Amino acid sequence: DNPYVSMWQELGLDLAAHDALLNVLGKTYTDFFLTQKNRPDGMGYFDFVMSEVHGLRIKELLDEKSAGRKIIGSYCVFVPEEIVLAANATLVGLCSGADFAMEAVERLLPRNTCALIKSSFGFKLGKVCPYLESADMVVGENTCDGKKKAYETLGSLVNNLYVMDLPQVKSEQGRVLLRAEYDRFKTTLEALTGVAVTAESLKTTIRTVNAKRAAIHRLSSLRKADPAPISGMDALLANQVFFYDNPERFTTSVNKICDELERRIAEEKGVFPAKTPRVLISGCPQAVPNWKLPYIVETSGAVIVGEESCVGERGTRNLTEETGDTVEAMMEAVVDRYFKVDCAIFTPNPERTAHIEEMAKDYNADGVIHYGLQFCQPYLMESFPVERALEEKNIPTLRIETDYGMEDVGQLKTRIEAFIEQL
Ligand code: BJ8
Repeated sequence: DNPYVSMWQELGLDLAAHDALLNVLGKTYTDFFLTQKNRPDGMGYFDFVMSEVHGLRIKELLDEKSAGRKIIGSYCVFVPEEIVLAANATLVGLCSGADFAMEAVERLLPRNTCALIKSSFGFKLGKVCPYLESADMVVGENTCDGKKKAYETLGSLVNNLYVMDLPQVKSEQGRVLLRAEYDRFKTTLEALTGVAVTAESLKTTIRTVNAKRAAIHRLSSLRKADPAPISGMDALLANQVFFYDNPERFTTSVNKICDELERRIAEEKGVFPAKTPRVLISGCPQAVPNWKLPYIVETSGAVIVGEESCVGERGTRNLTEETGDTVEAMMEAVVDRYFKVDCAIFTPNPERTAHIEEMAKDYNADGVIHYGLQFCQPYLMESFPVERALEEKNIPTLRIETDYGMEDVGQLKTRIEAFIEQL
């Protein structure tokens, strides 16, 4: 009796496995999100989006496809949405936030691969992701060694995998490489969609994506208040939905929540009492439905006030300059914007440490939890100098290394509670 079953069937999903996934997702969402107290009413929008994440949103994407648009899947914030939209395509983030079909995955990837990469394979091998199956092109990127080598294998599993090369150093040559790769990407998209990127279309889409980021900035800045008007769980959810919702609708909905949060702040109404210890999370991306760490933190006596993460401020903080009038000038502006993303795959990467310090200060965080996925060399390596730099500034820091499994929840909770107690 589910109206979407035939749609999922046509996409080639494994219906039984997909049902199991939706059941777990629905249960986790209910347990983690709907049990929170004093949630803003505006979160009803996100509850709806999550309940329709494999339903209505997929139907919308398929309708776009029938109207001639293309769907592009991505695993990284270096894939420029402005260019995708300007070429008459829609960008969706492929979440990779849960373990799936692990036995099949470990026949293709070493066991000591990070959970995010394994998950991206698991969703494909388990045939449970309607976004992946709807995509006309999937973009991989040469970021960490794990991803770049894994794409060599993923290329034989998904149809039309495109791999974008990325610089590893923030040098003049690095910027030249990024510009060349964005040009090549634009040309590839134009060939796929049959629509040329024009000055007019790019100008519009730069504004569209900036508006989405500006709405998230507004939400972030309201989290500076004490008591916090929104939980870290709910703010993370908004940052996650950023990757697959319709951009205009997302912007409107987040701004509406912000109106409500402003009223709450005026009334000093919070999700937790005033003076609740405030924590900043920094590190690897937390993709849907990876809500493990924030759930533990916020049920252990603290509130999360920011995410230094690609699903968070690292991904959204910079806007693209809107002053250009030619495609050339706007492509330069797009490159300038993305070249600032301080992912740990860059060496050296001092901007990231500076940004963590700045965020801790801006959001009045009492401490930072560095979230590293097991086997993620870039972020785990950086977690040591980050910890040293923060401790030098008297910002208590806890380094966490974990995966998507639930086996370590008890142990993590003990460590996190002890950390929060000393804040
Ligand atoms: S810009 S953070 S989204 S690459 S967790 S797969 S790094 S081993 S995700 Fe990322 Fe783009 Fe950078 Fe952001 Fe590798 Fe680490 Fe796994 Fe990771």
